[in-house]
Amino acid sequence: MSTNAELFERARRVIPGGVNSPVRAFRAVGGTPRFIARAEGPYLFDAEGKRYIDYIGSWGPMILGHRHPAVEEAVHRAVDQGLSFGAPTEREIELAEEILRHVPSMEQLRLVSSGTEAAMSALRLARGATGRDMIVKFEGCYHGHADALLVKAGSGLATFGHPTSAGVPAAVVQDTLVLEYNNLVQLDEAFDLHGAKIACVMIEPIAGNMNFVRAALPFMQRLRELCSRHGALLVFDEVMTGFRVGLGGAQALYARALPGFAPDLSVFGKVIGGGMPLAAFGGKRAVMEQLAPLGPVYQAGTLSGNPVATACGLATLREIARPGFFEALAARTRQLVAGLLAAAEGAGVAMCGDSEGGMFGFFFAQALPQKYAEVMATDSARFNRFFHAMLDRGVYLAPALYEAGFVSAAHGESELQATLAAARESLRLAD
Ligand code: KE4
Repeated sequence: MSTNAELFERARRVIPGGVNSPVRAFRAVGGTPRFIARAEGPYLFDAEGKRYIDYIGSWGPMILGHRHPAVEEAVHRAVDQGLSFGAPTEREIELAEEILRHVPSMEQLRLVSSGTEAAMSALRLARGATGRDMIVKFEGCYHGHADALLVKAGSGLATFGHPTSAGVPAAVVQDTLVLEYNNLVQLDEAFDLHGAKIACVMIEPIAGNMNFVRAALPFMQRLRELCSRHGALLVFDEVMTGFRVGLGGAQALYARALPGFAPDLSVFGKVIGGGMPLAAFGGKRAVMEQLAPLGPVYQAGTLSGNPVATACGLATLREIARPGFFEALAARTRQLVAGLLAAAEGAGVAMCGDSEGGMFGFFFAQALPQKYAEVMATDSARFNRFFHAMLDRGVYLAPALYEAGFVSAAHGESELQATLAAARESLRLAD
């Protein structure tokens, strides 16, 4: 049996950094990544046979836990009918209908294979539909690695402390304005100066790539007003929050607090694929029909709407749409955060945390950060020590302070109590 270290050494010979996505390399927290052999319910099992309670959930998709019977059965059934056709299928219609059922701001959507692809396509559509080039994003938000959006990203890059990526030509980002999250003054100023040139504003409504930072209501209300007034499209990146913080995503939370609130375009991923490569972007028909083959905005994909991925996504969405699912998941997640904060208080350690639905975050700080600079000022050294102490005790948190955590429906009372027992020990050790 190869150890994690042996596998990491072998991986680094053939794959840059030994990983196919940077944040998996443990560079932010140090140490050797765990090579996962299999997963079951709330658990991961690494190559050495060690079991971990999983709070990454594949960075969000595994909301039901691993190997949910209904999902597994749907995928096996789809595999038996063929893997990919390059032609339309009924299940793509079913999945689109199911997603649209829960997201009233969208009349149509298009399926793609990753959140990056969905965000990139939404961006091109916004530019094509408005005839404008300028886009606005917020420091600390991550919308995948499309060039124009890879500016001061909050996931991966922020962890490495490189606010922008090499290889992104200045020309590509000259139209990308990066503002401070939750900063009303900068928002007003940007629209005063550039309002008529802004194609869209893209935002993570709850910034999971800064661990867990909510967009304040007055900020979000102003953002909506300014976009409407200046003819810019408001794009909600719900790749992480969509079907994770609730059935209608974060936009449903804002619509409850701000009657009539809705984004113009939305981007989804992760949960809607149930662990398979599937994402989507959507909006009102008038905007979506700008897309090829109807309109001038080109967008395409060999595996878009893949029949196995749609089976996995559809089975997942049908399970999470069951009555009481999110109430139970949100209660469990709140219980986890409350337990962590109680353990920190007992250890005399400053910790704050928050959660929504099955997504949570915590910081070693006195108060919840409201923006990227405040996230960067929290005690990352203590987080890293805590991360490893928990990992040693069989609890797998996100291996970077700037990433959110995820609870699944498979996390029960015993997993919660085991996590909190590990936290009480780890908080003392990490002091
Ligand atoms: P993907 O291309 O990784 O499917 O999605 C990009 C993306 C877009 N928008 C948001 C809000 C996202 O969180 C992501 C991807 N999230 C990261 C973790 N924060 C994925 C993990 C990784 O990069 O390995």
